[in-house]
Amino acid sequence: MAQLFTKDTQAIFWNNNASAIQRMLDYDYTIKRKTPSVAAIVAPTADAKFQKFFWGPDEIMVPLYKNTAEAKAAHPNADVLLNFASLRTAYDVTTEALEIGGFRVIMITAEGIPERLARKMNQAARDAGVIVIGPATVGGISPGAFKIANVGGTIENIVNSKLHRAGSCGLVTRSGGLFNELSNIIAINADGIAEGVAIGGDRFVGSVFIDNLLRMQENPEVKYMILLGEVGGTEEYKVIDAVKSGKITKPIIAWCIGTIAKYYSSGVQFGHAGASANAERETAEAKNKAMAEAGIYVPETFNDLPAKIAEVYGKLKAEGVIKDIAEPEMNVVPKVRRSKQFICTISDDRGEEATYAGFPISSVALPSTGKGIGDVISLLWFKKQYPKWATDFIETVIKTVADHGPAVSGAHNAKVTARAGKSVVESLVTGLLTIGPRFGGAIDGAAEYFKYADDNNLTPAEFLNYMKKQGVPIPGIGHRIKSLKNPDLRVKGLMDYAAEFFPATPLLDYARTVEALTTSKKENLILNVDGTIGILMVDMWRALGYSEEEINEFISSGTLNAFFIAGRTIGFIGHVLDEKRLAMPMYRHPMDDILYDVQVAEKI
Ligand code: Q5B
Repeated sequence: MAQLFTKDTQAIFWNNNASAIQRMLDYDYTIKRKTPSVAAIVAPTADAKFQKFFWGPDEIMVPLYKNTAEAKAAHPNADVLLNFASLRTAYDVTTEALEIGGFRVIMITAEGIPERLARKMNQAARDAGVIVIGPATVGGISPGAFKIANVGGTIENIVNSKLHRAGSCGLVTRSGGLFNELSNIIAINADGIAEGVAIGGDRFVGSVFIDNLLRMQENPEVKYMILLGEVGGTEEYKVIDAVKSGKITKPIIAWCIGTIAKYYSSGVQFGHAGASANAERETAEAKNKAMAEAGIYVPETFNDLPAKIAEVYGKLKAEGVIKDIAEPEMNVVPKVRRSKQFICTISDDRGEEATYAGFPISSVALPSTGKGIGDVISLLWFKKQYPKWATDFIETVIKTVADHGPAVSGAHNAKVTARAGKSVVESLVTGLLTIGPRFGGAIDGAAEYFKYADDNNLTPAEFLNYMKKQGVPIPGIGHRIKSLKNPDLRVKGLMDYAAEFFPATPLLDYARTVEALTTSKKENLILNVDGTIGILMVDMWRALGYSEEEINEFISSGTLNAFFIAGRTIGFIGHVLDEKRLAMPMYRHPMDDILYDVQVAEKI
């Protein structure tokens, strides 16, 4: 790829460096990128699943992952890793990313990675064909397309330095600070830069000057290059060789800083670890001289660099190599932004017609659509349009659990409340509040424990033993009135449906072996309606391609009991309306049905 980054490039940001990420997103918004340049963040210690960032006046959610492998698997198109790990972790993060593969560019910000490790890491990247920017760098930029973290500084500075759109210069520096300085100088004296990289200040960096200049030679947007080297090292000589051999034909302007070093009596190391001359040819003076002799444009002093840039730029413009650039329209990042208190990812009522997970209500509600309540639940609870066999199963569950007569805990409560003169909603909630581990709310528990037993290959006997140790009845097993002799036909209906329409029912198959054992002990210890629903939902989700982690999350968040709650709400309302219709008086429980066992108080 001749261009380092395009407007579609996306990165995975290792370490939740929120201010640097926000700067990238502000840049994206300013240059009107369609997608955020940061696709995901690796935050190993974060519990949250996403972090909110501003996108212009709005906010977006950037997903957080515990490790690079997960982030990369979820965002395969993100081929840039911005490694903002500390110097202790940066090597491991890079090495792991190279093993995972799929990264085209890795930028490493940490300074001072042990040189032995840095060399090993850089070589591994080179062998894998991965461009490493850094270590010890602020990164790089393809103006108008993609900017790494803090390069260019604030949005105001970026626009002033013409870093919001591509110019004609390819810029390579060692120093990040001087990169920003030079961007500004180029903006004043020419038309800005097409691509720029600060290769980093450590002695051993990944991509060196020549790697970047050879790529820029191939990039048609780059019309000339500027190289800002420094005292120490011999990398500039590779550039000289490329110019001499004709590999680089575009004009280069170059300067090595550190010419002052000769005024010191002994070898001086400047700011960067690599900025120290170990031999005469590593001095800034020697390198500047050699570059000038090779035909590179080298100013007399650093102070003359702006004039040299203006001269070369003017020449290329006069020759027609560089054309005028039309200034693009930009978005303006608001000065004052307010973070939103609530997030909604399931429905949207802002347009003409409200939507369920993006589907206009009419597209699921009207009879002509052929959609039912299973579709509505799949959209609003799971944000997906499930296939028909799954939405029909959901609907079958809702219809199956809608009511089970007036005697069950919830219906009884709702009826008593209605007879106390309370409203539909008040009566309904008293019924709903009885749903729990014993009544109707054993679905999550059944899914959790049966899944655990099956995942761990427990035999039915081992499972029963395990549950005994836990000290809880097996959720989903047992019924007050249903038994082997009086089978629950609802359970049979659900199982028949699964046998006909599910691709496979491995968890149900396992649960039935457990049921065979429990019913051999006591005939009412059947797999009950709660258990069957919980277990079949797991089979359904597995068949729909959900990961085990996603399924576990559904279970732990109480999703499964919600099917009973949704269905039984219909029945409870029916019982409440029945009471109202019959104008039943207030209920009082017969005293002869209560065992009174109250101590008689001693006389005072
Ligand atoms: N034993 C449901 O109990 C019930 C055992 C067990 C191992 C078990 C009980 C239970 C788990 C929770 C569950 C959903 C309380 C049920 C529903 C919706 C409904 C309701 C409707 C509708 C029934 C007697 C002996 C004891 C126990 C042992 C009992 N269950 N052992 N695992 N799961 N189940 N709930 O019959 O040696 O004699 O001391 O908690 O799945 O709510 O229609 O009514 O649609 O509305 O009263 O269908 O099974 O039995 O508790 O007196 O126990 O059996 O340890 O052993 P029972 P208990 P032992 S569906």
